[in-house]
Amino acid sequence: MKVIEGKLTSKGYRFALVVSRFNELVSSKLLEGAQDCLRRHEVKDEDITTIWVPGAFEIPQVAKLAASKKEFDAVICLGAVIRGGTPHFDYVAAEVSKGIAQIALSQSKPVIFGVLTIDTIEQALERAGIKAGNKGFSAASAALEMLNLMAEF
Ligand code: INI
Repeated sequence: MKVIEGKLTSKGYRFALVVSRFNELVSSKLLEGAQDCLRRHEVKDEDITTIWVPGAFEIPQVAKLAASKKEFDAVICLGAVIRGGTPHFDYVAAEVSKGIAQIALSQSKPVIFGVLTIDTIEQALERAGIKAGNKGFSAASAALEMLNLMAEF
């Protein structure tokens, strides 16, 4: 029986973290979670580049640019789209998820979806370190796993 799976080792990999300023209270916590995960897996500070964009809608465009650069081995997208009773939510949530998926499929490097799409600020905070873990941490862990997994092929 053959099993192919990714370890969580960092091996000198370099990361771009693309983070949205919109809902910064939440996205900055996701960023802290992602940085914490990378550092605890022995990624050096100089191998972590943080790129701020205005809102989640802008994440795919900049993630695509970052993914095209040789200096990054993986791109981690972080943000929070909160419904808050506005139809804007549906457009932003749909575009950011579709956009990131498209980039991931067009690249041979990991492009990770660490964007929360939730109904309330409480739900957002719960997933940004207060209660239900930190989605930024798990996004960074997914990047490490995917890097190691893709290196197996
Ligand atoms: N951007 C977010 O990151 N989260 C949101 O919840 C959000 N909502 O709901 O409006 C949001 N809007 C801004 C959008 O991402 C763009 O920055 C803006 O439309 C300019 O293109």
